[in-house]
This record gives sequence, structure tokens and C-alpha cells, in this order.
Amino acid sequence: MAKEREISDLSPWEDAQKMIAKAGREGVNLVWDRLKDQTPHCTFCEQGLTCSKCVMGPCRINPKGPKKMLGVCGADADLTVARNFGRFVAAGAAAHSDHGRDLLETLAAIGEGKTTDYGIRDEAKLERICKELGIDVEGLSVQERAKALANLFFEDYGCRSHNVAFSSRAPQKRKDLWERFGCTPRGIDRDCVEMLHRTHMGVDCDPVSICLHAGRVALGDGWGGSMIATEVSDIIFGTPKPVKSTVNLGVLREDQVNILVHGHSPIVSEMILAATREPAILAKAKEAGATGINIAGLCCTGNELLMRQGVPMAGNHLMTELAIVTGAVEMVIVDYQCIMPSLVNVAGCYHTKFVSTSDKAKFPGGIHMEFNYNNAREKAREAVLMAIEAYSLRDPDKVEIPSKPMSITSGFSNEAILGALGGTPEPLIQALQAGKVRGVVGIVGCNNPKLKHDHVHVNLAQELIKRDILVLATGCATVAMGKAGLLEPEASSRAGAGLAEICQALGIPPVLHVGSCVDNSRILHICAVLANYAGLDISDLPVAASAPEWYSEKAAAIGLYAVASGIYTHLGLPPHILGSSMITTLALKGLDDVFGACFAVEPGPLQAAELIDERIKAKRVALGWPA
Ligand code: CUV
Ligand code: SF4
Repeated sequence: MAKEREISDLSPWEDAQKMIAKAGREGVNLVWDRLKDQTPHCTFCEQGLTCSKCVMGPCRINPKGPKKMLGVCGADADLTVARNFGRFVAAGAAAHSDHGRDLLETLAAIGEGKTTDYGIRDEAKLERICKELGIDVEGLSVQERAKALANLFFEDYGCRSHNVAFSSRAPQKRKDLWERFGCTPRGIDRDCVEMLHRTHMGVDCDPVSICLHAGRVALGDGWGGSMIATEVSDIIFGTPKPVKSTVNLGVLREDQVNILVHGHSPIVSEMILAATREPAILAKAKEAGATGINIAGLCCTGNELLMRQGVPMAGNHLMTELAIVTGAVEMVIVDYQCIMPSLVNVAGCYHTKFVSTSDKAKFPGGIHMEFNYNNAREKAREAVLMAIEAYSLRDPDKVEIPSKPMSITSGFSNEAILGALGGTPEPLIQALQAGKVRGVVGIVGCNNPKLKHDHVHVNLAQELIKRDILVLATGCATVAMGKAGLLEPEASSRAGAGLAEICQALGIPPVLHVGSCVDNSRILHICAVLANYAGLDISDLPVAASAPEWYSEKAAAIGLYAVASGIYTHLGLPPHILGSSMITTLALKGLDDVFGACFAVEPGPLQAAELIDERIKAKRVALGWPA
């Protein structure tokens, strides 16, 4: 392992530290080893100043000159940075939205009677959303409603001149502003494709125009693809309710067949979970000498199962390799996104089977089992049986399960939050107005090996709740919060007096787990509900967002749709834009004049808390509320 950075500098957690040490002893190559090999990074790339969009290049732009100030085509630094950033955001939006499409295709298959493996678990939500979007449900069966809703959402993806359906949830002022700046999301696919088109050589040569279109692409993710993914997942798999569970590598069981689900879509992980509960399959596990089958989650599909089924979380992004290093994992079964290709090699160092399930995401060296809505139940059984077989291959000398699991509470969908408030946002508005809860901040997103694992997540959250700011967590941030004990109602003792009082009255933690990355759309939605209820725009509310340890293109899309929706957004690391002072100034200042919100970049958790608090104070003062 990297000598320059002590293990305790890489991660604060016992489970991570023990597994990093074990990997070192067993010669397993980890993400931190590869980061070391890649450091220092190319400074042109780091600043967004490289372009390989055509074969007159590749070009490296040096804005300081005297040579190389322009690419072969004549593109300068600002344009190069903008084109790169535009594509970066489009890739992230495409990932979320294509995940949403898979849920939608499943909903359509249910509606058309083409699947018996999946059904509708929340009929009331199906009816509510149909009505919200203007579908006349009178006389329609559940199946017909599913079909009608699926057709409506398919329209959101295609090329059309209407706006994405859920943008209707945004306050009128926000929609007017989007219209004014040409940012109203139209077709989800269309806007992504248009970004590819605009950033081809010789199309959109105005950096600001590309950035505004990036805003539109991102809004199509937040209010389109991601929101569809969230709402359709709830309809098919059930809307989350508060549920108890556990987190960290201690959730693995020495005496059981351990299967880790990794990726993003609940379509696969829900079926695996269902298969492990079948008596015939359990009997097989017992025959193999195990006391049962243990499913645990990694990353966002883990969040999906945790929110709806209370399935324990083994870890977040930087824990995915380390989970396998326990030597206790029979199978990692993945769908797509954030699955490091290295996992195949790490699995190969143990008896672990690595199984991919989507034609969109194949992993050479792994086992590919294509899941679709016709065969999912059958494939899930097959996969679980394969994991049971692998149990007998486990080498007890290589097994080390570190740490005792931490307990957590999850399942705070907006329905659950509003339910706890008595069905209306009024009590939350009152608490905000009185300053008992001074603001609400979503802490979201990934881990990044450049930063100490979970350090910014946890310290930022602790600092915010101390200042009576309620925190909503999604994605990999969730695991950090859980390990720090912040997802339990008892953590209200670590909050300021006002927030503690509200949490104790409602029996909720000061950090609420609201889901996976696509579920950041739940945060957009509740902001819209609050703003609409109070007759305000989202940018008037004392709310903010933070992706303290982000790494992915998806996180950039999330950050941008948050800003374009009027939510001030902190990032722990900058995107690759610093090569253009124009784009950097736009991100950190200029966007405020467009969207009433902008980005802030700050790696220090306490400094970040200060910046966010300043913003919240300013919003409160503007509303005439006590700061
Ligand atoms: Ni979608 S996007 S590392 S799993 S949060 Fe986790 Fe969350 Fe980032 Fe990926
Ligand atoms: Fe170079 Fe322009 Fe081609 Fe990019 S598009 S590689 S800057 S010539």
C-alpha cells in the first residue's frame, strides 16, 4: 500500500483500515495504489484544456501562451473547457436517465402483461401520479394505468416540443426563469444528443451558450430521468417507509452465504433478494453448510434495497474493493455505474464470483447473466444457487470480517416525511420560519480517493446539524453518515437545540436517509413542495446542497440541476474547468444572476459549513426570518 499516505490518512473507519492492511498483505491492488501511480495528473487534463474531439488534434490549449493558445480548429481555452464540461454533464444525465428508462420499460411490460416477474406494489402511488400528470384513471385497471403512465413518460424521453412532465412540479417563477434562459428541459434524450451535437467541432462556439444548454440537460436529468427512476421504482417496488437496518463490513456473516448487490437499478437487486427468500433455495444453502443467505448492498442499488427493504449496507464507493478483501463474499452481482473494473481482479484473488447482468455493462473476466423482465426471477435463482456453490470454496484462513455493524434508520421518502408531519408541509415551514430548523441541506454523492474517505461527509454533516440545519443524505454519503451514527434518532443529541427539539418530537434522526443518487429527485420535489406551499421560488428557501467527495459525471449533472433549480451547491473538489477563468467565474458567481444559485468549491468541511451557513443566513434574512 502507498507508503506516503498512512492507512489512517486514507480512511477513518476500522473496517476500511483493516481491509486496506489485509489487501497489502495479500498483494491486492487497490484504488489508492492506482491513484498513486497516476499522480501527478496531467495538468492540461486537470484544467479541462485537452481536446480530442477530432483528428486534426488532439490538442492541448495553453491559455497563457505564447504558443498553443488555440487548438488546430481555433478553439480557445474557454470553448475547450465548455465543450468538455458540457459532455461531462451530458454523460452523467444520460446515465441516470437511461437507468430511469429501464424502470420505465419494466412498467410498460407490466402494463402490457409481458412480465409476471414484476408487478405494482404501490397502486395508490400509481393512481396519484397518473392523476397529477393528467391521466384520466376512471375505469382503468391497474395494468392499464401502468401502461398509460409508461407511455406518457416515454414521451419525455423522445424528441418532442413539450416539456418533461414532472417539470410541472416546479414553482411557476422557476419555470418562467428556465424559459427565459432557454433551459426548460424538453426531451431527455433530445437534450443529451443535442449536447453531443453542439460540442462537435464547429457547432456551438459560445462557451456560455454551451453552459446554459448543460443546465437544460441537467434539468432533464433531475426533473426527468432521475425523477422518473425514483417515482417508477416506488410504484413497482413500494414507496419507502422508515425502516431499521445496519451498516459497515460487519454486516457480512461468517456463517452465511454472502451476496453483495452493486450498481444502481433495483430491477436486479430486488429479484436477487426475492430469490434468497424462497424456501427451496434456503434449503440448498443449509445443505451447503450455511445457516442462511445474507444479502448486503454496495453503493446505490444498496440504497434502493435499504430504503425499501431494510437490507443492510456493506459500504460505499471506496469500500467496494475492500468488501471483497474480507474473503467472505461468495458473489458480487452488479448492474451498472460506479462498478470499478478492478473488482473483477479483486474477486479473482478470492473465491468470489463476479456476475454482471446488463447488456449495457459487461465485464471481461466476470460471468455474464443477462437479466430482463421475462427471465429475471429465473436468472436470480440461478445466480443465488451459484453463490451457494461458491460457499464451499471459501478459504477460512482468508476470512476476516472487521467491525461490529452500526445501526441506522432509513426509508425517508417524501411521503414518509410529509406523513410524519401530519400530511402537510406546514409544520416544517413553521419550524423554518421560527428558526428551530434554520435550513435544509442535501449531502449527496460519492467518495473520491483524492480525499480522506468519508471525512468531509461526516464532518460537514456534524457541523451543519450543530447549527440547526437538517441534513438529507443520499448516495454514498449515506454510508458515511450511518457509520458515524448520524442516521439514528439518538444523534439528535449532537444537533443544536432547535433541531434536536424537532427531531425528538418526531422521533427522527437529524440526518435523514432519502435514498440513492436518482433519489436526489426526492430533494428537488420536496423543495418544490415547500416553495409552492409558501408561495416562493426554490431559490428563496434556506436550502443548499453539497457533494463533498464527488467523483462521477453523474454527480456533476446532479450539482448542475440543483443550481439550475435554485439550490446553492457546494463541491469538495472542482470539476475540470479551472483552465477557463470565464467558466470558473460563471460557476462560482455568474450563475447566481441566472438561477439565483451558484457553486462553491471547498475541500475543508468546517469552511464548507461556514459557506453554506452564510448562504442560509442570507436567505433567511431576505425572507424576514431570524438569521
Ligand atoms: Ni449513485 S455516483 S459513487 S454509487 S454516489 Fe456513490 Fe451512488 Fe457516486 Fe456512484
Ligand atoms: Fe483540436 Fe479543435 Fe479538433 Fe479539439 S476539435 S481536437 S481543439 S482541432
